[in-house]
Amino acid sequence: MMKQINVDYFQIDDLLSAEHKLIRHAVRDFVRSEIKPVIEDAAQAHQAIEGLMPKLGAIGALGPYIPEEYGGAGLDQISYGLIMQELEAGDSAVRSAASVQSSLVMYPIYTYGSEEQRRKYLPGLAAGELIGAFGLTEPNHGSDPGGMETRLTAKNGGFLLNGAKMWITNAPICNLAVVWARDEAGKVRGVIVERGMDGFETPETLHKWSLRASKTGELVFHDVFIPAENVLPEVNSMRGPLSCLNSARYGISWGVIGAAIDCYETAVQYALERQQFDRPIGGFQLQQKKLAEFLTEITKAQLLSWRLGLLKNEGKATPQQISMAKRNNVHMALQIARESRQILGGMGIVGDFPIMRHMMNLESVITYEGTHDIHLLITGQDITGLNAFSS
Ligand code: TGC
Ligand code: FAD
Repeated sequence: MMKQINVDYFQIDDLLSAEHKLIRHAVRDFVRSEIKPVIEDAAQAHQAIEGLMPKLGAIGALGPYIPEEYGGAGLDQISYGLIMQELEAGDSAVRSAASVQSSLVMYPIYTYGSEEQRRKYLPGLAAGELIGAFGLTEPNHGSDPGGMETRLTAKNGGFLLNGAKMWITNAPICNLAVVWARDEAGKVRGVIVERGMDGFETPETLHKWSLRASKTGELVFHDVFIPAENVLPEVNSMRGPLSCLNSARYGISWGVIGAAIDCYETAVQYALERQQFDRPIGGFQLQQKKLAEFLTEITKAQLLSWRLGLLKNEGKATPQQISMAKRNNVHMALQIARESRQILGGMGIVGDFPIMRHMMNLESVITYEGTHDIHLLITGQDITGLNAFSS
């Protein structure tokens, strides 16, 4: 008989409401029926899953915490986290699609946009009829987005936008992008750039070994005219884009637990079935050490994200706490993916199992939304009060 694998070692389920469990169940079912059967072929072919965004919209995974009057689901932060966890158990590309749309596109439009902008864009984004992208990173400015070179110059009641953004999730397929640029006064402004605007191009970044089921690209602007009504009125500093990152990084802290659990469950199952030296390899101490450490680390990560979710619900989570959770949990998931791959031996490198795909995906997740080292420096600064980013 197949052994039941328990990933709720500290009965964290008891801390969830009936609604949380229902949401998790629904998204888990969606991933089982809509993602798992197609994800391996999509990733191998370097193709996004066809029709993904409307399907994510239909299950309420786009803008889960945006109020219902704008098309969101009006849920709390624990629900958002659980949705991210289940999606990333399918693939980080699917979680990426949902987190960019929710936290990096809908969140700034909801938080910093005018009422007209909210009504114009949010319902379509929530339904997945519109696909959004978030342009902060530039060719010369990744970890230091404050150095951005993309510029807005006033023109005829609006602005001309010039510059380029790089490494942008969903750029090649987006209908609109929330883009961050400095105006002539040196202030950071957020603007909504729509596909079809003259001078706006979105070339795809090819040959990725990671997040192969996600489209990545550039956003290039040559004298793109941005009408005043496309400027987010309520933001004029780096706090704007960085606050969006807080929301996305929080979601990632949960998401990667899903990827880790998928690797862990696969590894346990394999270790119990695979026989070497006339015994299941799960009976060897070295393999048990790996499995025991996986479960310990998953449990610690679950508690960290759950507590962070409560703090976020209360509006008390600090950016530094979010950095710690993102950094710890992504590293945890990547380590579990790498070690699980070893437990599977040669079988760990083929697409019959999800592990190598998760591992390659997590190599991006540990870099985007702030690198592993940058988050460490954020914690270091919080401890000492000293900024080690720059001289
Ligand atoms: P610094 O001088 O420290 O800060 C500038 C101003 O911003 C404030 N601030 C924040 N506000 C809200 N939330 C945060 N997390 C904040 N961090 C800083 C800060 O208080 C200050 O405000 P004020 O009013 O005093 O001016 O800025 P710095 O230039 O020294 O840089 C700080 C640093 C390195 C922490 C920051 O820039 C950073 O986080 N760098 C990493 C860049 C990053 O994460 N990029 C992500 C791009 S988006 C992405 O990767 C999407 S992937 C999506 C997917 O597919 O899932
Ligand atoms: P760099 O900033 O050049 O860093 C290189 C190395 O130097 C890193 O190890 C870093 O930790 C280290 N380093 C940098 N500064 C310091 C320092 N002060 N002290 C010590 N070490 C330092 N961006 C968006 O805006 N929108 C998106 O949708 C988006 N999607 C992405 C999707 C993918 C698949 C990837 C890979 C990236 C995406 N990004 C996106 C960009 C991502 O946020 C950046 O790659 C990330 O912030 C790091 O920037 P960089 O790649 O320029 O690396």
